[in-house]
Amino acid sequence: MPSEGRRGAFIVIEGLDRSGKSTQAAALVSRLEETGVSAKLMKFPDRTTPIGRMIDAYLRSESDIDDHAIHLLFSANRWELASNIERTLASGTSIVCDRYAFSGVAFSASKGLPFEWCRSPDVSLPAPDLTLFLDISPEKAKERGGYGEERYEKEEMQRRVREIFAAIATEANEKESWKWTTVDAGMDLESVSKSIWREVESLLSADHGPIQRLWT
Ligand code: NYM
Ligand code: MG
Repeated sequence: MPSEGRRGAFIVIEGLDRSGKSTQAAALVSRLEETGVSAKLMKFPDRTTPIGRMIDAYLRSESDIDDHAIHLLFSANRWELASNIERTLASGTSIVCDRYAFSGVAFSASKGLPFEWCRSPDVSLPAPDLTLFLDISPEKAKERGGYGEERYEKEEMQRRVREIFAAIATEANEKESWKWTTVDAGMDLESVSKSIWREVESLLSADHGPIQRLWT
């Protein structure tokens, strides 16, 4: 426990596939720890749980699952870890999370499911204190290694996903109290890290109140 019993910060990194989220999330955790801030890396989907294994098989096209059903599994995968997130933050450890409910909405809505329907199963999950959206063009993302291995990693789908992320960003900044920041992820790794660190430093210097609930 930190001396003043201050809770940890909940930082989410979002973006298209190959936008550099995983690299940046890991780098951010290291940087936080070097600075003396206890931090933990999480990622969604968390493929290690029984629900996560079903999601993994679906993404690798080893199984076919109805669009609604897979959406609910992605959400259930967050709910099964929600109390873990709350406990971790309460203990004073910050969380850097590689994807969260915004990916859930963006990817499922891009398949044609209604936006509001997509949001509903995630309503009242712990809300991030800061969401960093790593913005990259689908063309540039495609050039990066490994693209195209999994379901959804198609330029056309990524284009729609990016549009929905943009709509979520607008709404988050207009109506919601948690902070959403867009970072240009087309820059080199170092420059992206620097932009992220600037945002995180200002978050850490502020006092975060109680954990908010998503979309309530
Ligand atoms: N994805 C991820 C969803 O469709 N819904 C969700 O709720 C989440 C968290 O899973 N293409 C998609 C986005 C990705 C895919 O994620 C696998 P990753 O970060 O590549 O392991
Ligand atoms: Mg991926």
